[in-house]
Amino acid sequence: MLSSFRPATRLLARQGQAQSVVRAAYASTWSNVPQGPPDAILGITEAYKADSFSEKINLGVGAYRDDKGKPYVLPSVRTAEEKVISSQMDKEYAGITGVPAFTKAAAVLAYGADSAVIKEDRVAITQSISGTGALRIGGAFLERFYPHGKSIYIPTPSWANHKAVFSDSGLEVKQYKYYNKDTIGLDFDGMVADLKAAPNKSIILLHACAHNPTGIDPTPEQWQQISQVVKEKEHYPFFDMAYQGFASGDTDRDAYPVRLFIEQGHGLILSQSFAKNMGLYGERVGAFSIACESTEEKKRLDSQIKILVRPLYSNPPVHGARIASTILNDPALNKQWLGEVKGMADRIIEMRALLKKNLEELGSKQNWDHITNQIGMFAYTGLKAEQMDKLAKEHSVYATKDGRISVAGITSGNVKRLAESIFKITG
Ligand code: PLA
Repeated sequence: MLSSFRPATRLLARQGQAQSVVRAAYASTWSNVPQGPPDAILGITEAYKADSFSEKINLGVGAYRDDKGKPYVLPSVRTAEEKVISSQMDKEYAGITGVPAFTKAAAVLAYGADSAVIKEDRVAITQSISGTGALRIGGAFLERFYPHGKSIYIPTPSWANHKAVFSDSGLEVKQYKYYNKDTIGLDFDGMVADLKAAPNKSIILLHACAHNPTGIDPTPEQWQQISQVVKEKEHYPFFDMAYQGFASGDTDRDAYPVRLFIEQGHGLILSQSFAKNMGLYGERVGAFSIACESTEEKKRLDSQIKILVRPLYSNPPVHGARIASTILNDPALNKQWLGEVKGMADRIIEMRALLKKNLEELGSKQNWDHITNQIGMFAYTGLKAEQMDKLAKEHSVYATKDGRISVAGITSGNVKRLAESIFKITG
């Protein structure tokens, strides 16, 4: 009650009001910007870095580590980079769509040299800022040109950034069923039912291989059925292929769904990343492409992709694309690289088995078969958010809240401590 204030108090109150008036007059332009939450995946690395425990383990972001837990630069990448440097190329701008020798080879890697779309020259393609950049170009292209609505369906769950990429592109993000938490497997019937229930000509995002975060991919037979449903419903497929080679160790095998869809006559959009399969994470090497019906259509789409990219970032960086191009276009280096991809995939498969074995040896009563049944960079453990919190706080084991762990961060040196930590919180 202001009237009962003693004079001194009243004076103070008045001064306070005056100060807030001054502050309001000089209020920052950005005072309306709220503090945002840390990124669901990249924020984990920040928390990990802030922990001083020497045996801390980072299983957050999907970045491959060698068995000593160190970032791994592929020997084929080192050799290619030396070649690029010794050839003393200039640093001129690339064209808007990037390094042509790279995009040409990237298309062959994805679609296959014998693919009709390659032979008939009907792939519209541009180099992109890794996989995320390709998805973002895809979002922008669809928002501008897709004639049958502005919605995109992504699986539940999906990579944490998909929703933001597509909604920032102006698309409405919807979801289809994918994961069955009871079986810790694919909810194939749910997925097919949702694809059937979606309006005709919907855009459907599909993970080509090594589904993130679940590590669960449809079988080839299931892909055939998915292709059939997508065709019946005249849906438009958008493949995100961020892990070609990382799932099975074989780049051709991992591209199966993309190639199947092409064979079955689908038009499609494809996002490719070379972050994981070439370990070029920070070089940001990727490609965005559209499999077109004809060369004439490809030319029109290429022209519009350029018009989209130019005001976004003008043209992409050249160094990483030159490295990737050297590897893809030099038969001996290409062969060496494929061996190294297989080496990474095999180490991950080995770590899955070792984690499961350690958990069983500790006497865990839970069934951990899903760890070895899943594929790719991640294991979707089934652990709950509170358990993931405990893992971080009590055991210095960092991973995303959804229970996803990056198997690529497990080593023969830390697997025992990891298993013990998981055992302690799950029994
Ligand atoms: N698509 C999927 C399915 C991904 O998992 C990732 C990366 C990307 C696209 C984009 O990768 P890029 O832009 O680096 O090529 N996902 C990581 C990293 C590995 C991240 O979140 O940025 C992950 O930890 O999920």
